[in-house]
Amino acid sequence: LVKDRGNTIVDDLNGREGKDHRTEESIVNIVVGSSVWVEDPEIAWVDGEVLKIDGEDAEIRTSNEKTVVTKLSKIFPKDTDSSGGGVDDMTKLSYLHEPGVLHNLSSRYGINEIYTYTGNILIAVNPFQRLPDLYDAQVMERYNGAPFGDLSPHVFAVADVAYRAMINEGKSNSILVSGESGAGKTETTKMLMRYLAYLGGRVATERRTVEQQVLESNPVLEAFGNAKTVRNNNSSRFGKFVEIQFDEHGRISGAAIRTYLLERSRVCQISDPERNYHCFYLLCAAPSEVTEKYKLGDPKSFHYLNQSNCFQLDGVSEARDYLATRRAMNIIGICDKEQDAIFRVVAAILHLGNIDFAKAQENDSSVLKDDNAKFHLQMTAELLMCDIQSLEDALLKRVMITPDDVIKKSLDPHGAAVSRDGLAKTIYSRLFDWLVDKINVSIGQDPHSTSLIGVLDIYGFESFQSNSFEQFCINFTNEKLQQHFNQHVFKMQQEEYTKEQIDWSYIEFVDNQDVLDLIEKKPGGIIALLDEACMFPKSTHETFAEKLYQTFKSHKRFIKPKLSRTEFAIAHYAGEVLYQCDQFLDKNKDYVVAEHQDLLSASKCSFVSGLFPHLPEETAKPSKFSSIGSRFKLQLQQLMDTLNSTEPHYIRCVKPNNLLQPAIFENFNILQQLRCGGVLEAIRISCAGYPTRRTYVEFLQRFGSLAPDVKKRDHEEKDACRMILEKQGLTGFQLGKTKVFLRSGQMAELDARRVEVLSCAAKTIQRQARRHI
Ligand code: AOV
Ligand code: MG
Repeated sequence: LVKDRGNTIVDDLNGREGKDHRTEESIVNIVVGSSVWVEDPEIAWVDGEVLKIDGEDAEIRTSNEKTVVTKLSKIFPKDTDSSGGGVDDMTKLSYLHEPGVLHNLSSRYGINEIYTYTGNILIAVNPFQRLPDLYDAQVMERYNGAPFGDLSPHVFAVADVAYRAMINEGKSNSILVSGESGAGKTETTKMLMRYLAYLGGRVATERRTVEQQVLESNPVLEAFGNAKTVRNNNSSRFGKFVEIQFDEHGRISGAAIRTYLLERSRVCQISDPERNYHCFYLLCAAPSEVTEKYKLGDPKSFHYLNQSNCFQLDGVSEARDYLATRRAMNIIGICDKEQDAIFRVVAAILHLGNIDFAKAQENDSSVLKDDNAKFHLQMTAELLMCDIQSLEDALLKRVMITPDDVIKKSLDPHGAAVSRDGLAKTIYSRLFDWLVDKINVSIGQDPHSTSLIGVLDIYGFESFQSNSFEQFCINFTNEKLQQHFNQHVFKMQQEEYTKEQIDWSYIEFVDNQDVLDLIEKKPGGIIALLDEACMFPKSTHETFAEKLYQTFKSHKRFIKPKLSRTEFAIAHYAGEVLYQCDQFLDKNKDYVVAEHQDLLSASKCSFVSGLFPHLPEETAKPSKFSSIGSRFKLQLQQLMDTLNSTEPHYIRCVKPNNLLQPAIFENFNILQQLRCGGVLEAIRISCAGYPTRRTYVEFLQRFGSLAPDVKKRDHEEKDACRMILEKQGLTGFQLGKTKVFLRSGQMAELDARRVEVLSCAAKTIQRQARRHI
């Protein structure tokens, strides 16, 4: 790594060893009177003025009226150049460092400028309020075809660039939207899709256009795949990649939606104040003829909903959304009969959850708890159109096949409840997959499409108090995307240098290949070991954990916590995450209990039996193990292959506070996200090269005063710049075709000289003035 100030900052941030990489020359950057940033325990960074410098230490008067003494290496020059509203592109900052980046975002957020570029990466800070006129038709018109960077940063501008690039170069593009839960990924994705539909739409002569169908897939998928969580009232519980296909005239001609890992556990388990999937509440609020038919009523009466006390959402009318969802289904091409079947299955799941069990009197087996349970059993059977006795048996009993015999074993009440929940989760996930398939079939693929624009809305990095298999898969996804991002940012830098024809030597960046190997390497990675454990009947989560400890003893990204025998930690790029192994094996097994499969494939309702088609003998064998982890890994690899064949564009969404409120900008929180989203890493990569670029004209305007004689003589701009830089004794900078490229820290040095020159000049003027008096 090039050891300079830019690196120091971000290295510290990334929790790496915070060595002082400062060189001799960078210490002179800061002088008495300099405006600087200094760390603050409450607001992360505060600005101030240097009062005194004493060896390695500086005394600073901060703007929140404190006097702080700190090491010179811990303070950073403040950009005094930019106006109050900040700059629309981070690369325009004179100093590209953490406090500068944060301050810029914050100033802009203060005036409702939620978008900011960092080169071609768009940072979007969630406003948590509808900003007037930000996305209306006139705005779309303005962005249509406008050169990138001419108008204020916007999602439309990113979509426009992607679209133009696709048209002009005939190459597929992708837009990757990332950020933590509630940061605004899904809203951003919807805006992108709206804008692409506007650009690629045709005059609507047909009743249902492809672009309308693409847009209407959102409310349908949200009704079935989104739920209120503590982090977001409309949290997507699945990942999504929408591929919009265009014909040779740039018109939308087809689309494909791929989804990833729907959270299944939510169907039967929720905790206060979260909610289950929206569709359950929508259905309970449906017109009375519907709720009467399905014997639904107050959501409070259903076990799958009343484990939490939250039933309603502020500002949401479930009754209206029910109708809106059905309208969207119409547009997508889901017929009334299918819609009825879908909601009948949703109602069945609610009734299923209310079937309670009790211990049978004579032995360990279980029976239905009471008449209430019997009523719900009957309703479930009716709605799923399956035999009531078979349903009861499927819930209460398991068939065991031994070499000699076939025995029916009864489950205890706990086992029966687990069986019931398993059935609910299976039905729901099959229903969700059906919807996705249906949307894809209905919109249709264009086999002749030459290029596409892919939009990825996928879960961000997660680190909770307790992390299980889901977080493991989510963080694996993020490692993959991070690698893609780093390589891309790095490549972009290289391209700019090549375009300007300047030399640059190879700059290292932190590659996370080692974490990826740890997780996905075959054989020997965590996923492979997990599959092995799942296939071996005697494995437990303890033996699995033990195997991991042995295998990765000396892997530098793997950590065995001292006291635990069932946990492991991974040092991810965004921080360390501790995983609990106890459900890894269960959650990795992808199988449907044979009794459940048989029950539902025999349903008299073709929709239900269609969700559970008979599998060919081969795959139905219990010995054929199918793993969620491995399948996810494969899906992810396919996604990466698709992304690698496209020109990527990145949008990083930032959640300014955890209260989900407008106008609150929490510095520490945001810094953490910029770090996890790789924004600071992108900046670090820039800092490692030549982070500051100025056109020759801009440079001369700013620093001409350092060498008035050079300026006076009639030099070429490029030569004039060189002379000024050399006169200051600077080395290592580069002069490109149109711009000066400065190393990290050199801008600060020039600024410090400029301040001296200006104050000297001011004193001279004062002296002259006094003489006159
Ligand atoms: P997410 O997709 O990133 O979270 P959403 O896109 O659902 O987050 O955004 C969360 C909420 O923030 C939305 O419901 C809106 O209220 C608000 N919001 C986001 N972007 C905007 C915007 N541009 N203008 C106005 N309000 C906005 V998750 O799906 O939980 O990871 O799994
Ligand atoms: Mg979302």
